[in-house]
Order: sequence, then structure tokens, then C-alpha cells
Amino acid sequence: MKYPLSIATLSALVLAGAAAAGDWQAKFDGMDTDSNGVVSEAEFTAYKTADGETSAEDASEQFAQLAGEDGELTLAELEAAMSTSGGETPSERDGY
Ligand SMILES: [Ca+2]
Repeated sequence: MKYPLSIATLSALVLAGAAAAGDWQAKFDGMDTDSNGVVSEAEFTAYKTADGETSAEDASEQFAQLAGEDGELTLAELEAAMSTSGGETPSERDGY
């Protein structure tokens, strides 16, 4: 009984994130730590490196692909990227 709450909370978050395509809002909100409606590279990097499995360099690269040239990641960009199978670059879907 060391971690009764955190495990339940984590499980719920994981299940919710995997279950619904429309749940990107919650994930996005988790990244957008200053809640200004866009995810900056710093916010994205902090989010991605929090689990210790992604290096800051990799996160920065991913951010560049996701965010495009404006340097800001929006919910729409995140959804477009995640709904593309196999991690294709989102720009092809973005009406470029
Ligand atoms: Ca932000």
C-alpha cells in the first residue's frame, strides 16, 4: 500500500489517453503548462523528457517536426500528427 493513489491515477490517465482519439485535448493540456493554448519547444521538451526515455535532443527534433515553422505546437497540429499512422511527418497532412 505504498502507492495506492498514484497507480490508480496513472492507470486512469493511460487508459483514457489510449482509448479516445478525442482525448488529445487532455494530453495537450498536460504539455501546455502555462495554458496559453500553444505548446512551446520548452514545454514540449519538458513533457517528453519527464519520463527519462527521451533525450532533449530527440524531443527538440520531434517538436520541430510537429510544430512546423511557427515554432508553436497547437492542438490541431498534435491531433493531425497523432492521427497519421506510423509517425509520418504531419506537414503532409497539414494542407501544406
Ligand atoms: Ca504554452
